[in-house]
Amino acid sequence: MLANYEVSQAEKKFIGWHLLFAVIAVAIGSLFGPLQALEHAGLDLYPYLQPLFASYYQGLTLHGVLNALVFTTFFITGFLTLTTIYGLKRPLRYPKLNAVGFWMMVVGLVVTAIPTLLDQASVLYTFYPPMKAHWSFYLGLTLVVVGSWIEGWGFYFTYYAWRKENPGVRTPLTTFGGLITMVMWQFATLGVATEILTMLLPWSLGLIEGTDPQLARTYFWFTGHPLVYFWLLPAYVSWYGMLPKQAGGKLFSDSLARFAFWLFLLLSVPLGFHHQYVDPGVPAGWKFLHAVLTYSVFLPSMLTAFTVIASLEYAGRKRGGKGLLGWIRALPWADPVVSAQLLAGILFFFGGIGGITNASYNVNLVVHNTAWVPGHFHLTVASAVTLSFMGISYWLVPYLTGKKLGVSNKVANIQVWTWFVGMVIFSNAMHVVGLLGAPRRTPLGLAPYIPEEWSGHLLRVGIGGTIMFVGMYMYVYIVAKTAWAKNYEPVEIEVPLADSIHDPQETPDWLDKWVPWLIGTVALLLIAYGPQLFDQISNIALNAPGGKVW
Ligand code: HAS
Ligand code: CU
Repeated sequence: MLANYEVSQAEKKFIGWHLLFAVIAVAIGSLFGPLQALEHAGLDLYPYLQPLFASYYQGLTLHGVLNALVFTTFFITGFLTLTTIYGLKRPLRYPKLNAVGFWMMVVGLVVTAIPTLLDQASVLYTFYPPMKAHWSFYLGLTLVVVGSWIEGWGFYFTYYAWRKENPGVRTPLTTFGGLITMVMWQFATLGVATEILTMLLPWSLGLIEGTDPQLARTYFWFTGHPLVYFWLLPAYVSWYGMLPKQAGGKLFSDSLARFAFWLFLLLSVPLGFHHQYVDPGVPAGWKFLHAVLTYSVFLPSMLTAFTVIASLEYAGRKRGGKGLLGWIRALPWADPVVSAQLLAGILFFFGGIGGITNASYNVNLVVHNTAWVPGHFHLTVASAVTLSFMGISYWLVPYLTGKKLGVSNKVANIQVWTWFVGMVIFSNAMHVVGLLGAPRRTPLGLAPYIPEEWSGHLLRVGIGGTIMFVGMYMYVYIVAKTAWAKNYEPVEIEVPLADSIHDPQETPDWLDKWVPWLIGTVALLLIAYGPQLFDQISNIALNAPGGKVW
């Protein structure tokens, strides 16, 4: 059994600040969800919002940046702070360093938000040049990324101090998963850091004339693909390291869990060309290599499905579940913390299948840039990740504040199911209408060419999106009601760290050694990206002047 560790009030407050900014971001970002969904269904509300919001594209930029980039990064750095110190049972080695990182992220958020709110940066969350935002947009994003790096360095120093005091002891699983997430993130963000510092920032400041859009896309997707695993891995930390206990059982295999995390470190980054199958500047052989590597990173998610479901079966049977599937019913579905993560996993099955479909070079040509793609990523980042984060919030906010959840489990469960039902309707409709040829990132409601066969699906997009909006605002309400309650029932909550069936100390030593895995990661990166980066950089052509297309 793992002994408890008292996290100090100051540390809880620090983590709480992360959550506060995360929830504010998602609350604002989600305002645009139903606007887009209803607009697809033929009800365009943007004219009523002027002059506050200029266009569909400004709304879509705010939606993507605040939800996908800001909500996730703040939630993740906060959650990983807890998994680091609670797992290692020691405070941060340099708390001031982490505080610097965090407040740098906050400054970056404000600096990014201002031009975006003023319609000076409606370049969507992928900010492809030659669309040109105000320089402060790029500067702000850089500060957010560098701030997250500094928080990561704070974790490494803490881990190093712990390792010196505890030689030979297996790194606790949740800490281990969190550290790998951060290391992977720091490799991954080298792409976007290079893109912004060598091209977008000097260009938007007028120091250079133009950009090379092809090279910019290569830099962007170097980061953009692993970004999706930066979102996913913290959810996996919870699925492996916490959910088994929350469901009433134990982790089925500590070794498989660690092996999956290592594979994510190794394989998350060198796949970016699967977002560039249609880019003329990347030779087919490199696209093929990245396709093969994409199918390899499918493996650790399959390992995860196997291990997490085996842990859940163990829990369900322990709770008296019988027969082939009786254990599923026996799981504690009444607990919103558990039901959110189970439903997140179920949606992720479909999101994962969609991902495999995208990864196929020839099928990608059918779905690329269609509504199918947002259908895919709402099942992944907005389901596997966001729904898990909602479930995590239902114990984490009471843990940090010492206040009982502001609503009954039943109400929180209604929230969870509302999100799930809205998502099923929305994402299915987006996939289908995408297959029928509907483009993504387009205000379809304004288009004069809507084929008859799209309209029923577009209506479902509107209905599903509106249900999701209700689910999101229920979540924001529950978190706010808990955090700001004046009259509340005090609670003492334990961080739910799962035991594993086998003692982690029996896990092979090579699964707790960093050096070989780091060498492997760098080597694979050099092989999969080195020659192409060299080639594209040697042939750089900074000749796209750029402009404001919105
Ligand atoms: Fe993706 C595009 C391929 C996973 C996010 N993806 C995107 C974009 C986003 C995104 C945001 O190859 C759009 C980017 C843009 O704006 O242009 N994706 C994949 C593949 C996977 C994958 C192969 N994606 C994700 C995850 C994301 C995410 C995770 C966010 C978090 N994706 C692509 C490709 C494109 C793409 C192409 C480019 C498309 C284009 O043309 O533009 C794989 O990693 C998926 C593996 C997952 C599985 C599922 C395993 C199932 C599990 C559930 C267990 C169940 C439980 C519940 C626990 C194989 C682990 C049990 C419950 C009980 C009741 C028992
Ligand atoms: Cu990808």
